[in-house]
Amino acid sequence: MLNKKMAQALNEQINKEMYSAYLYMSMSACSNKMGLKGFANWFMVQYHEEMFHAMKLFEYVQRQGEDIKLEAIKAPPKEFASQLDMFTQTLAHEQFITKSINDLMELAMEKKDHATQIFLEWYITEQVEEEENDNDIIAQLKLIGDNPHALLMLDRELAARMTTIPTDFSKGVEAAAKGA
Ligand code: OFO
Repeated sequence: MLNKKMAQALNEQINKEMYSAYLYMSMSACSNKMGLKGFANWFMVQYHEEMFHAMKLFEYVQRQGEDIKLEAIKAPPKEFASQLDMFTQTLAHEQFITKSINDLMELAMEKKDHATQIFLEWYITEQVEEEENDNDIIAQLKLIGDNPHALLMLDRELAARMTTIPTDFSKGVEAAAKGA
């Protein structure tokens, strides 16, 4: 059972994660158009990660017997100046998501909702990793500067990123995560 305010906040977080997926999908398309297929791949893997984040919330709210309330997803930017611009925007967005997850945790603590606190711990750990990844790539892009050869080398490196989370949620997120 979830407190109504908690259920509403978790539903809103589903929308934020869906927007994250949409944002990275847009960055993937933009990278592809620039001829940077490795960056396009990295952002498409990130898209899958965000869908997983959204679906975990979706399933949790349902398992707690609350209604799913899906709202419109706002349009992401369509144009980006450079790869550095994309990753700077990615980091800023992830910092916003981290704050949002922290706010959810504070609400769960205030409501003495232990189950939701345990559920949210996974997201708190995940956000540290997400911000770290973005910071690492930003540092590399700053070193690369205007060197196209170095940019293509990084592009080749990012092409190797693979999706490691489930992408088929038809039998539920928990079942998919166990490989069922
Ligand atoms: Fe990128 O972690 Fe979810 O939003």
